[in-house]
Amino acid sequence: MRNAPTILHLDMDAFFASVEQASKPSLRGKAVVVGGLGPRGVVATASYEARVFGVHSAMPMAQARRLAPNAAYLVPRFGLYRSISEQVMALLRELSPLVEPLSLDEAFVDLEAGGTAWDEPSARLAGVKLRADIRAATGLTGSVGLAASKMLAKIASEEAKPDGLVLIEPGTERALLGPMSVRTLPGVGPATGDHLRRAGITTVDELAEAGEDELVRLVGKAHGHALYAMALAQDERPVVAERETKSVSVEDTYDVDIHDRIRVGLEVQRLADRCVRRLRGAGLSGRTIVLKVRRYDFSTLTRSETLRGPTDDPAVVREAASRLLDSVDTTGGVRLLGVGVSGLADYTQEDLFAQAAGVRADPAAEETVAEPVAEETPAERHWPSGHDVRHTEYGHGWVQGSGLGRVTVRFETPDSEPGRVRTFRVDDPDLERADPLPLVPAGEAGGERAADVRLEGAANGVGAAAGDVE
Ligand code: DCP
Ligand code: MG
Repeated sequence: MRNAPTILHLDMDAFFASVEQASKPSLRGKAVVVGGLGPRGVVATASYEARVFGVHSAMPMAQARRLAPNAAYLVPRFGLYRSISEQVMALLRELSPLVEPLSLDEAFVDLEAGGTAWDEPSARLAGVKLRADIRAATGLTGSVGLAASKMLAKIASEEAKPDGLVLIEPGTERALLGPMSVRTLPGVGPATGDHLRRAGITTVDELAEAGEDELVRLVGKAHGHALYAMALAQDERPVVAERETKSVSVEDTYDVDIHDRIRVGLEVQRLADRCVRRLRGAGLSGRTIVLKVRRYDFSTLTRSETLRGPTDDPAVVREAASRLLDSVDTTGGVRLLGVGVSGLADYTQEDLFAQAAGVRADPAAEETVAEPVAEETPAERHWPSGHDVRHTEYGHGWVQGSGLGRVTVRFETPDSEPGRVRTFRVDDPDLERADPLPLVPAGEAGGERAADVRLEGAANGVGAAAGDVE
């Protein structure tokens, strides 16, 4: 392991909800819940103000409404989140060529590889400056963890939340991890946590004391070794910018087209198992399951489904592949079938043991992003809550709610004062859907960038420079 805290982990705070608050002045400082608003919708995320009421990601929306009846409930705007994510990732790439995104709002950066930091002061300064730059460019806050390994950097950013920076000094890792819950470690979800607790292990120290053999006995070989190494704070995984292997897939072409639907299903299961064997062989797991079908007439289609976290569990891959197959018409016969997994990671971030045991850590998670618009009633379909609109007279606003033939719009923009609400008929010709406005007006974005915070000479200038931008 390196001896300077030069691995940075960034995680944006309450990402979707913060974007909504930045874009809607009337929601700043308020409870905001983003997710599917239909009957089976789940919470994608909640603002910190809404978390006070116990609302959290992956919770059924109905439960969230009971806990926080006065919160604003909004349908996600993925296009906007993606464009903000790109802005943030671009700032990370200024720090190093080695940037490893884990999701839209989260990434590792190897500061040392980028020549941006080489010791504690320079790493801290890079983190402080990054947070200031993100704020200037997007108006949003992100939390930063700095450590000598990926595992600790991620734990540090979690500790830093919200809106903070935590640096773990090399050499202090074990003392810091020791008293923490085993659940802090990557891959230890509720099921593994329970399993270990029944064996009398609740803290990382107890995990280390149990010893490698005992852990292998408890959770199996691969996970046991990994768990023991993590308990000792050993993590040598490098930050990888772009994975050499982008996906793992297997396919079969059949001499004679398969017509029998049951047989097609069985083939898909077999291919899913083979694909997982390859995946595991390479020590990988992945988030996106891809099904490929070439039909009798050579028309080829692919269908994919993205899980909340990476998996290497054959049952999970099999299930996803057969769900995908359900949406494909194979009546004319099938010539080729393939199953693949992409979005690769080198360990499962969800609950390793839960997946192995067939218990889904988070059964609702995949639904989080399942086109909530489609779940809405017809009158609302046109005016999803939270989406932007434009009125010929009143200008730019967003849909606060709709129903019974009416739509309520709040007229405000990211840089205006909180705006007024007006109600229209859903078919009002003066009202139309609009694109989101930039969160920070074009001229201002980056204007406040901490340009004069120098990385050169960081060792002596840190205190002052950090103070300047905070
Ligand atoms: N997300 C989702 N479904 C989930 C979890 C998250 O759609 N089950 C989305 C919404 C989040 C974004 O991904 O805003 C980032 O996820 P995080 O886990 O980083 O959560 P937040 O950024 O919302 O909050 P935090 O401040 O805890 O990072
Ligand atoms: Mg986040």
